[in-house]
Formats: sequence, structure tokens, C-alpha cells
Amino acid sequence: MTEPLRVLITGAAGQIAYSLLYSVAKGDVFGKNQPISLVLLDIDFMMGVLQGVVMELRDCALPLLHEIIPTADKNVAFKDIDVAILVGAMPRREGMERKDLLKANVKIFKEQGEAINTLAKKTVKVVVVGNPANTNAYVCKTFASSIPPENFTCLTRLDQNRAAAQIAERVGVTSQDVKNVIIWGNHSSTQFPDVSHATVTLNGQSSSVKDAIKNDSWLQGEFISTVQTRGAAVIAARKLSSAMSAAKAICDHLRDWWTGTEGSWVSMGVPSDGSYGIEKGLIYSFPVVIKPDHSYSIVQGLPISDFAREKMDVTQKELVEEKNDAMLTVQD
Ligand code: NAX
Repeated sequence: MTEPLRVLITGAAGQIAYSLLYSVAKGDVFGKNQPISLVLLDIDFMMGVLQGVVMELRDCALPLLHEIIPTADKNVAFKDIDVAILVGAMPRREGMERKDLLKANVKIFKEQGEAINTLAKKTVKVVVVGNPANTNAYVCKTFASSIPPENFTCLTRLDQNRAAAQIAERVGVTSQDVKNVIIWGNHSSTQFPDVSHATVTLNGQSSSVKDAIKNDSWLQGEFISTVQTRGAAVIAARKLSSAMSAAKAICDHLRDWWTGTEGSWVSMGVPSDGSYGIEKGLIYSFPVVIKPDHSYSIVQGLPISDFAREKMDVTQKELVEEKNDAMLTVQD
């Protein structure tokens, strides 16, 4: 029998995890022949709620679900894990300054980076979801120096999916007909959703998104701001932040990292190697291609217009500031 994969999900009693657990446990991410040991970390206060989630998971009677380990102890949670899905984070409360949020989360992700460093398998793959996702991933990577830096990523797939869905709706196709949409930079409102290299297939014919839509002012204006502010729009409507779509995006991110992308591009926050003039080491969202052996590379050589350059630099600047603030906090 194939050895179970040990998958840690933090924030396991929260709303994203509630939408995520079923898909991971039933084989949507790591394949239909891969047994899973699910390690579920949350804080002490949430252990009662987590017990309820565990009961439900058991009641799903899923054939691939080898074991479930609910815990509030990071020494248990991070031990020998193959994959870490770091969803748990301090939420922004009313009246809370951005600085305070960053401070609380830097502490969490520093401790989790240290736990990964000493307890996880050296091949562990990490995706950070908790916000500010890029900077949390940066902190985690910094405190896990025994793990290859490229094993630390953050989620920008939700932004990519949102962008593809906007284009698909406008053209009158489904999202699978839209390829090579890019999210550059931070998972924040400075991100740059870029469709200048993207294609769309309509009635069996592939064309550039630009040719299919024929409305540059929409593509350079409303389209970008809709994607950038989509999270806030969902909160305004639902009075809760995105959860179903976030869980789906986490599954897309990890499935592609696990199985490869067959040459098409997906966006992930990854440590910059200096490509496109982005500061080395920063966790910046780039288009990547992924091989079936889980290795990925940043898509090279894309022509960058002045319009794109400006937007890529704005989001880089925000990330550099966040990173500097985070590292100052760590030294406090
Ligand atoms: P919830 O508040 O529903 O759940 C968060 C859970 O994390 C809670 O159960 C909490 O107790 C737990 N938690 C807090 N500190 C923890 C710690 N140190 N260790 C383990 N667990 C801890 O939030 P949810 O809606 O699930 O969102 C989780 C995070 O995802 C938030 O930071 C949110 O901003 C972020 N998001 C990121 C997205 C992305 O694309 N990168 C999109 C969706 C989402 O907004």
C-alpha cells in the first residue's frame, strides 16, 4: 500500500478549512490512490469546535482518510509532515491597525517556521494562506533555513481564478477556456492581474484575450480593480470573507504543484530569483510552470510593457515595506 501522506492544515476549525478538508481528504488534490493522514492544528480555545469538524470528517467515511490528528500542540502538528497548508492566522479586527495585524502574524509564522525547520520532513511543501500571505511566507521561510527556500509558497491562485472568471464571463465561455492569466506581486489590492499574455478559446478558436475582448480601457481599468478588490466585495456581500473559493484555489495550487501543469502557467507566490527585476528572496507572485516531480520554474522572457512595469513595481514596493516591517518586528 502507498504510504499515507502527512498533510497539516492549520486554522483547521476555521471557515476556509471547513470547505477545504473534504476535498483534500477525498483525493482531489494528491490523487485518488494516495492515502492521507490529516493533521489539524488550531488554538486551544477552538478544540471543541475542531472536535465537531473531526466527527464530521469521520462521518464522511472516506476511503483515503488513513487517520485524523487534531491538536493544539505545534510539536505534534509539524512532526514529519510532507505538506503544510498554513491557513490559521490572526484575523483583522475592527479598529486594529495594519501594523498590529502584521505584528501578531509575524510572531505566529516565525514560530511555525522554526517548527517546520526542526520537525517537518526536509522535502516538506508549504503553502501560506493566512494574511498577509506573502509576508507570512517570507517570515516562515526565513526561520526554516534547513528547508529549500523554493518549498515555501503563498496562495495567489484565488486571484488568478477570479481574473480568469471575469474574462470567461465577459467572453461567454467557462474558466477552463481561459489560459495563462498572470497575477504579479502581493495578494493584496496592489496585485497586478495581467491578461496581456493570456488566451481564450471560443468556438474551438484560440485568440489573445485582448483580441477577444477588444476593449483595452476595460482590461486596463475595471477588470483590474474588480480582481484587486474582489475579497472586499465578497466580505461586503456575505459579511464573511471568501471561503469556498479560497478552499478551491488552495486545492488548485497544491494539485498543480503535486502533479505538474503540462506546460501551462499558474500563478504562485514564490521566492524571487531576481526574474523581471524583482528583489531576490521576496515572496512575489509570478507565473510558473510545474513539472510532475514537483519542481517549478518562473516563466522567463515575457515582454513587459511600461504599463505592466509600473504596476509590478508598485506591488513590489508594498512587499518590500511589509517585509522590512516584519523583520523589524521579529527583532523586537
Ligand atoms: P477563520 O477566522 O474562520 O479561521 C482561522 C482559524 O485559524 C481559526 O479557527 C483560528 O482559531 C485559527 N488560528 C489562529 N491562530 C492560529 C495559530 N497560531 N495556529 C493555528 N490556528 C490558528 O478565518 P478563515 O476565513 O478561515 O481565513 C483564514 C486566513 O486566510 C485569514 O488570514 C484570511 O485573511 C486568509 N485568506 C487568504 C486568502 C488568500 O488568497 N491568500 C483568501 C481567503 C482568506 O481571506
